[in-house]
Amino acid sequence: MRVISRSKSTLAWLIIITFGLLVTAISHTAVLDPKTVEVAYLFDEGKGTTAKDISENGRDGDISGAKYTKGVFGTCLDYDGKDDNLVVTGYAGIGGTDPRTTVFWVKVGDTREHSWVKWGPNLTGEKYYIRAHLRGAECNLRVEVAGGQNYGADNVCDKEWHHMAVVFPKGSDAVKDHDLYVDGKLQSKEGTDQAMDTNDKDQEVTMGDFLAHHNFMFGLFDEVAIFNVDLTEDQIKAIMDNGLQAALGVDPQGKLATSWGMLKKY
Ligand SMILES: [Ca+2]
Ligand SMILES: [Ca+2]
Repeated sequence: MRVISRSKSTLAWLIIITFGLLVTAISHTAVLDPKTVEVAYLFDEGKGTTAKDISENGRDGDISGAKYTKGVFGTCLDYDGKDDNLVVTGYAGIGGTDPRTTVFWVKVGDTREHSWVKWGPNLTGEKYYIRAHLRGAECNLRVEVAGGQNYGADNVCDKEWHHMAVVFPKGSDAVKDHDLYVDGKLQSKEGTDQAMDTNDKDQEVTMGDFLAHHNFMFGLFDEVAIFNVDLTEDQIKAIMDNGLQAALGVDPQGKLATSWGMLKKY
């Protein structure tokens, strides 16, 4: 009898320890406040033309042309570089000099001036445009407003997956105040500075369509999100390493998070 009682006691302790580890994992996994997410797409639907927004705002995206394929996490969108696009219906982005962070993964189809995420009309200071900056046979992550730009130095057009983060810190007022991260690494800054007053009224956010003489996005696109805060380097790395779903602690239905799959990734 004593043996049985001891094994019961051991089992009880195992349950307590396992539960404790699970709670620790969950609380450690959710590193971001869901209320700071303006829109976020995992592109894990695998079919159809609607990108489900996992934020609390219900800003589903309207996909035109892009097809699903294997992504960094689950599936992603494959853009043909000719006319494929996504419109965040009814959402015109973040305005003025408000802080913001845009994150996404890309694996490009070639070296060109890929258009990744943009909003605002093409007017001085009002446009907000995240795209590829051409540098010979390479290209770099770039953010621009009409009249100014800021771009990094790491080549992102090598047909490998890269994680991008474009951070406009709180209290900033010009395009070169942005901090750009490629694969979690802070980029050097090049370009001409320009005061910002981003227009958040006149143009919906698009992901793929180009402006002026640039090009449609060509290649793979996964895990995009826009935040209304300036994320830290640690938060950006957590998103990159664990995926948006785990970093936000929500599942695609918006229910309380955390499957074993997400914990394993962590
Ligand atoms: Ca995905
Ligand atoms: Ca097409």
